[in-house]
Amino acid sequence: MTKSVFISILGRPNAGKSSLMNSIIGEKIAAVSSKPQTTRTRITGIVTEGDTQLVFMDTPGILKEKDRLAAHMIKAIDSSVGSVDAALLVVDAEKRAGEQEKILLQKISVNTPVILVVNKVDLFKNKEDLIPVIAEYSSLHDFSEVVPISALTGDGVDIVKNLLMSYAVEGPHYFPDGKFTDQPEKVIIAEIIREKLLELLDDEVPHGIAVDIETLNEHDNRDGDGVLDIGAVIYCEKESHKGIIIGKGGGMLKRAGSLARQDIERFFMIKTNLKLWVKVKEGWRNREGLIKNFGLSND
Ligand SMILES: Nc1nc2c(ncn2[C@@H]2O[C@H](COP(=O)(O)OP(=O)(O)OP(=O)(O)O)[C@@H](O)[C@H]2O)c(=O)[nH]1
Ligand SMILES: [Mg+2]
Repeated sequence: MTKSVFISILGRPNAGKSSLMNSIIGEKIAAVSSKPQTTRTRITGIVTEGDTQLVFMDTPGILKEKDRLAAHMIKAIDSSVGSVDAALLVVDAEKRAGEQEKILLQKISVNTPVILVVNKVDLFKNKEDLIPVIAEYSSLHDFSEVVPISALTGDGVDIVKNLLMSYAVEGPHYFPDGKFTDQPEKVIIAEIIREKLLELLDDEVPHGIAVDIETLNEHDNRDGDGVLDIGAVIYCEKESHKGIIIGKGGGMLKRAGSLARQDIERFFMIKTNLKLWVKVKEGWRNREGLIKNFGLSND
């Protein structure tokens, strides 16, 4: 008898949703960065334990519809809460409970159990200081469970996973056992590159970036070992941003490329050649056609 459970991960920007999903799955499926709005689409993460398959939908943390891209990100949240068996509301223990959590809780159907995940507890030296934080968030909703965790250190993450296993319902596994995500290779690679740019660049520049993988080929080198050849274009919104992304003497682009290559090699376990170009597409975040081309549409 096989079982499965579909889970939506919700929370405000930067709460640690993607970090938590990666930690439960034990693989870096979703990009993580210290900047808000790192996740832009609904990202599926899968883990199978014994006869139970957990299927996570990591969502973007966003609440204001400030442009067309943001509207698609909100759609990604809405489309992930519909038919799930459980939801995780991830909150940052250092932040006060607010409107943003209330809006997200309203999106979840009344019959769906919601687990409150109080994240970043590693930042509290004195664990007693967590008590009022947990009390404040707990008052927002009739949560089925409340679990303090650190997605960074892994503290409490297994408790969340085991609770979710208990919500599994009898039925088929929707993905092959051993599969971690349904994202195509090109999307995984583009997200790795974007993650590095998010960490390296400041202010508006990284938020206006989209990465498109134009070429992806494998060839054998002289020793008969496989090599992955990747050609990627980094689109940005302004000519001035292009200069910042390339950096002095190409330094910024080299750094991002080298960090991304290391992650790609680790993830796909293959030697990689990564070539990066930077192009400008003005105002792409408000152009439906481009949003779609970059794989960021949730229609
Ligand atoms: N100290 C600490 N930092 C954490 C923890 N979990 C996540 N972070 C950090 O918080 C930042 C945001 O993490 P993400 O996982 O990208 O957050 P997110 O909720 O997916 O953010 P969006 O995709 O922008 O909505 C990153 O810098 C993480 O390293 C934690 O338990 N403790
Ligand atoms: Mg995220």
